[in-house]
Amino acid sequence: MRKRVIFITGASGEVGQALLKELSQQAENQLLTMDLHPLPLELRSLSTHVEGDLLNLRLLARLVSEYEIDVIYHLAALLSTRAEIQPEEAHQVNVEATLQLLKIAAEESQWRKRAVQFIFPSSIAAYGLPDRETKMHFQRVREFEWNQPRTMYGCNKLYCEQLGSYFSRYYRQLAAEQPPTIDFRCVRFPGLISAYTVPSGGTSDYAPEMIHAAAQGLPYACFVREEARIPFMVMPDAVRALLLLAHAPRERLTRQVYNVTSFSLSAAQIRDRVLAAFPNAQITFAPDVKREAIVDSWPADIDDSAARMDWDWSPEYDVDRAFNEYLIPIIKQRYQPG
Ligand code: AKB
Repeated sequence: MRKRVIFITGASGEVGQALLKELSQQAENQLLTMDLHPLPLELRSLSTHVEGDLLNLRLLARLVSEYEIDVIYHLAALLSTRAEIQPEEAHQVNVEATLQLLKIAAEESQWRKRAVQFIFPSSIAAYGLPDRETKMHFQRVREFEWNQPRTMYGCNKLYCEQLGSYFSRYYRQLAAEQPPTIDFRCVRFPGLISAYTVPSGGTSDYAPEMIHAAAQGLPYACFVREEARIPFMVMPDAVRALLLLAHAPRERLTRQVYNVTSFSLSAAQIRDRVLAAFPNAQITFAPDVKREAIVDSWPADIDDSAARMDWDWSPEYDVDRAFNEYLIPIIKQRYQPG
């Protein structure tokens, strides 16, 4: 008999680590994790971890032969800045690996005669506003608006949202017998900020980098100008969003892709909050016009009313709680000497 598991890809990444901690709180959850990298030491007892490449089809086939997968949280991805540097590799990881996993989910659903749930984090990178004026004008963007991403990562995410919807509705639609479909659900995240980890390869990274640098007494040169503004969310809310969506009754869902957000801040507003907590922080602005243009193509705010309506989403951390009760105290403690 195969062991029934929840499968998390990209488990050593920022969202992966936080999700793993949360899912492991429920003793009944058997967790299978996968990443190119090992898990941090303190998380190693929480799951069966496979260190490997999602593009290794033999490895995936071996996993399917050993485990019956109930739910897939497919978090592995190359983020927006890194994907611009390695676009082909980004396409392989962000699209081709997703395609393989969707196929596995579909085959498993068919075998079990019950839908495998596929939870997919997308991103504000799926949007692409053409210029700053348009961004100023369209402040709160809905899911179906401005879907013309200007990054490889954004294109990958947008396409995989659609691929997931396709697999859940039409995959093998011409087959004699219609196989059971997968249960594909997706959230579009804003920039995420964790108190425990620092991201790498993203373009919203200036916010977490600024806070973590200040707490360590390191100078930080922000790569976007002071006015650049996008939505953000802290990691506990990101994990809550994934779990709330996963647990929502299917009949309440009116769509498959949902915006979720918490607060929007300009880079100067982030600096001001960081300075309030770390008055000696050395924060300067040295915009990198190319990375800044990516941030400028992302909306200043997103409309998450569909998630609020359909699965009772609302963030637990508004901007004040995010900084005063989560980010600042935990980050301060984390870098305390001794
Ligand atoms: C990135 O900057 O690429 C990510 C994202 C906004 O999805 N953090």
